[in-house]
Amino acid sequence: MASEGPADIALIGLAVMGQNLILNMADHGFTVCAFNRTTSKVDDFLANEAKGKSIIGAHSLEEMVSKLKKPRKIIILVKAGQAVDSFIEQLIPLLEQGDIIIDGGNSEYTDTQRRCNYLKSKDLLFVGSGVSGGEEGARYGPSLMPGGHPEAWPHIKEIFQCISAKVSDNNEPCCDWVGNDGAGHFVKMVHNGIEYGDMQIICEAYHLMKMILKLSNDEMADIFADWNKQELDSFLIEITSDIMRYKDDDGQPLVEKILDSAGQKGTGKWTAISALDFGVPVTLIGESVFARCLSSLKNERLAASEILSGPSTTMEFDVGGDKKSFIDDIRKALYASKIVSYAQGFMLLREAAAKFDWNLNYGGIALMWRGGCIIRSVFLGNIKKAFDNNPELQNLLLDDFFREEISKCQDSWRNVIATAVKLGIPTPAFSTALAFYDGYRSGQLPANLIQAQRDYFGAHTYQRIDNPGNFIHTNWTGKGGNVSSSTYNA
Ligand code: 2AM
Repeated sequence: MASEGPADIALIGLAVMGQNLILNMADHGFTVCAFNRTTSKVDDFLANEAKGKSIIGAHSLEEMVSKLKKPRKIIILVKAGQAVDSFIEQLIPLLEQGDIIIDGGNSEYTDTQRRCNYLKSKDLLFVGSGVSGGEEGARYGPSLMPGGHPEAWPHIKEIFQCISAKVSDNNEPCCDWVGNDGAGHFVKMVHNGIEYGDMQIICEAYHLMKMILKLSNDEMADIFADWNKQELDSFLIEITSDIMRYKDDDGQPLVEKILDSAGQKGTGKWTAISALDFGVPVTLIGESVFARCLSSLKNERLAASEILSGPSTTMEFDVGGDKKSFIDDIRKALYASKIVSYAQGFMLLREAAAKFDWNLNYGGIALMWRGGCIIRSVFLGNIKKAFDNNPELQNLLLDDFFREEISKCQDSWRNVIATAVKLGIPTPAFSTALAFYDGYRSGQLPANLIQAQRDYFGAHTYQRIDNPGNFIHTNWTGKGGNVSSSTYNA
């Protein structure tokens, strides 16, 4: 068989995402070779969705490889984990130096790092790309976050940027090179964590409007629709408005009939685990993961609701007759919390970049999330601007625009949380965001006492303000010894 075939790229894995990505590439003029472990799916695909398009099929990996232009480009889009490694092993003997394997699945970034090292030793190029936007995104324009061996980028750039989502103002692609080895999948992971956070803060706004203001679902639908025309303009606010308005067969809002026990696939959890690993306070995403965990203890909560008391239920919240201004306060609390969440997400990216020596383009990352994916929003355009203005920006909260925005929201944010606390309505994400904000802007925190306690019971030593270069141990009781243990930093 000819060693140089007609296809620009191959894709392995014909689940919906894979099929849609192939159709998207074909729509943009690329010839794609499709393969799947269960090869009957190749035939079904060719006979149906792919019919009449620049899509060819293969019934073996050998056949697929023989049909590819060089350097060969192969996207693997299968279940994350062992299946990816298995295809990589099968492909290695079939490929030549400089050929490119791209993993577009939801792989953990540490797996991508490992695969990069492994394939480098085989003289092959590897890319781990975050793909976001679900089935619809894959078909008509996903957000793509490729990272790995940078030598691969010039060969895949055109295809990737052609098929990705575009930001309408100037048609910029929501896809750029993220960085070395696991950077693409790391950025995708943080995206997913931020998605958890965005969803949680919207839920808290809904909960406050429902429990405190006793608004109807149609009223809330209107409010979310209104917010969607302002700074919170985003996919998630838009769909929330739709969900609020959606009626079950009996004419009642469907959302109120859904069991309040949230599921999760674990990608938010990975972000929280990384945050702990790197020692970065990504508190809002962490709280969002825990809020889902708490929600899933439905039976326990129901039992506790009969036993544990809170503020008097007869207490009617007095909004001073002005529901409107409290609704506006909630919007501002949501917005300020969202700014903190993204600031924390970018802090995590910065820390990982420093650790792994990734040269991350933060404005570019904001642009990749600006369209195509679940967290797409106008807000991300402002984040891009902040990093364009100052690529070295240490923290989003320090950018002039966001500093001003938070300052404008601050009184409302505090009022909402104080009111919720008084009435016993949980707002874990709003509250943790404010606690972070107040901690971050504090020149003095009580960690001096933590250091004293650690030194008291464990001789862990501390630094004096007037002599920070030395680690000192004090014999606090006069009884213990003077021997100090080694210091460590969390
Ligand atoms: P299948 O159609 O042969 O099951 C989503 O599940 C995609 O991942 C499908 O294309 C599926 O192939 C593929 N997949 C899942 N597990 C796999 C494995 N262990 N080996 C190869 N492909 C796998």
